[in-house]
Amino acid sequence: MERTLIIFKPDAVQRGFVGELISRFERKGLQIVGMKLTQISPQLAETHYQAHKGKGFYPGLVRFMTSSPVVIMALQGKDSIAICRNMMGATFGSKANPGTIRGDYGVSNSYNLVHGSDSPEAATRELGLFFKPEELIDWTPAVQPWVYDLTKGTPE
Ligand code: IDP
Ligand code: MG
Repeated sequence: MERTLIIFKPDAVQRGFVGELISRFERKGLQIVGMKLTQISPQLAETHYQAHKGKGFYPGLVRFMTSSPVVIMALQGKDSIAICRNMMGATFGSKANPGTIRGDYGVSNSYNLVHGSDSPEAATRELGLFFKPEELIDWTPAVQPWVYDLTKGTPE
């Protein structure tokens, strides 16, 4: 099982999409193992997006991400990183396919509703930035044997 870091960005929270977005991930079968409402500090936003430092959109991105509260989630599941990236859609709302979060809820290239880790290395780094170890909960959903085929011992 893999964990990934998801952020519902300020535009998603301001537009009242938190419940709907949580539902999408829940209904997919992903398990919530951490969740909080918080306002990100400029320092944390800069660290989180350090790979983009120097790009034209970076200062605006940091300003946007710190402008209003966000909801931060840790989601667990087999291949959860790739699954969430697919559910998010392409980076630009204008290009994202219908059926994806960015495709269904946004048109902007910068206000694109959601962040998701893009690799196992990024997920480990980002989960560590936004959650203390004790804020990530190990638990087994009662429905797990109906979400995955567990008959061979490992989830399929
Ligand atoms: P991702 O969120 O799909 O992984 P990245 O390329 O990592 O996309 O960019 C991080 C965030 O920076 C995007 O989600 C978006 O909010 C913002 N961003 C990326 N490229 C642009 C741009 O060309 N103009 C404005 N904002 C951008
Ligand atoms: Mg990215």
